[in-house]
Amino acid sequence: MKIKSIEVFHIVMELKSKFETSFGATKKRPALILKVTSDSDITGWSEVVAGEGPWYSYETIDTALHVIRDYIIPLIRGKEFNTPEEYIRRVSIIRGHNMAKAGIDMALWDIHAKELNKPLYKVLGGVRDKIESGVSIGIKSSIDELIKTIEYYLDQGYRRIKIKIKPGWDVDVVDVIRKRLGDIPLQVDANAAYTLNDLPLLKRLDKYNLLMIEQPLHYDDLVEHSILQKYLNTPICLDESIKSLNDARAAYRLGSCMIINLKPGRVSGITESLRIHDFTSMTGIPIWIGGMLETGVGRAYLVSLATLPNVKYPNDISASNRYYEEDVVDPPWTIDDSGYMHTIDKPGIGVEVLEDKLMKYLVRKYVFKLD
Ligand code: OSB
Ligand code: MG
Repeated sequence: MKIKSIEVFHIVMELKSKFETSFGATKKRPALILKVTSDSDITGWSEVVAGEGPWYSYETIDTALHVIRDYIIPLIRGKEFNTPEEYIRRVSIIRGHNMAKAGIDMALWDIHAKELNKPLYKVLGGVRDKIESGVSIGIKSSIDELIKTIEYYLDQGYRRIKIKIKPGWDVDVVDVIRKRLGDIPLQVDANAAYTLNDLPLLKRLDKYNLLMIEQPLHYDDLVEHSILQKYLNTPICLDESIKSLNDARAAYRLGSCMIINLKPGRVSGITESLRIHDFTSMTGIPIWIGGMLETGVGRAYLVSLATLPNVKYPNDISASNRYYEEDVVDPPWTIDDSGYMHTIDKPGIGVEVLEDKLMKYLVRKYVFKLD
C-alpha cells in the first residue's frame, strides 16, 4: 500500500470535569485526528495522544504536527508499505517522538485490517471479544468528593478503580477508601511524583492490598524503581518509563516492575505494542492497556490491544461518556452492567468517525498530499 494523503484534524474536546494528576489539571483535551487514505482509497483513522504541553512526556500537539509534517511525511512519500512494520522500520531513524510516529502507525493498521476485511482485534491476535473496563479518577478537592466519585463509577459497573496520588494526597486517602468502601479492586498512580526518599511513606501503602502502584518515581527511571521494588510488596507498574521494547527489556533485566501499563501512543503505535506484548508474555510480566483521555478514535485501538492474551488486569478504557458529552465516533464506546466493553465485528477499528463532529471541535485542519 502507498499513502495518498494524510488529513490532520486538530480538535479540542471539553472534558465533562477537570482531570487532575500530580503533573497538572486538564479541562480541555486537544488531539490530532488523522485520516490516512491509501492508493486503493481505503481510509484509516487514528489519534495522536500528545498533550497540550510537555507534562506527561516531552511531546505536544505542536511537536507532533511538526514531526509528522517535516520528518515523517518526507520519509514515507511515494514509498510502498506491505505492512505497518515496514513503515515503522522506515521512520526508525527519527529518535523518539513516539506519539507522532504512532499516529501514522495506527492508521496503517486500520487500513491493513480493512484490506483483510477483518476487525483489527482479530488481525492482532485478540483472544476475547469483551475487555475489562477500569476507571482512572483524578485528584479531587476533598476525600468526600473522591468517595462519591468512586461510588458513582462502581455503580456503573467499572471493574477496578485507579486513583491518582501525589505527596499530601496518598496514604491517608487510601486509608479512608479502604475504611469506607472495603476491599474494592484498587490501585494508585503517582505519575512520577515521589523519590526514593519517600520509601517509608510508600512502604505504608503495602498494608492496603493495592493491585499495584503505577510510576511512583522519576518518569524516565528504571534503576531506582528496581531498588524500590525490592522494598515494596505492592507490585510496581511502569507507565512513563516504558517507551519501547528496549525499555521493557531493561525493566525486566533490572526487576524495575512486576506489571506494565501499555499505551500504544507512548511506544510509537500498535507495531511496537505487539512486540512489547509478546516479550512480556514470554517473560511473565502481565500487562494492561492504559489510556490518554482518548476520543473514541484512539479508544478503538486501546480496545483492540486489550483483547491480547497477556492483558491480565482491567484497563484504563472507560466508556466515551466518562470524559465526553458526545464522542466523535459512532457508536460511542459503552460498558455493560458488569463493566465489560465489547469489541465490534466490523473491518478495521470497528467504529465510524463522524466528520461533522470533528468539524464541530476543529481548531485547524491540514491536508498533506503524498502522491
Ligand atoms: O498516567 O495513566 C496515566 C491520563 C492522561 C495522562 C496520563 C494518564 C492518564 C490516566 C487516564 O490515568 C487514562 C484514561 O482514562 O484515558
Ligand atoms: Mg499512569
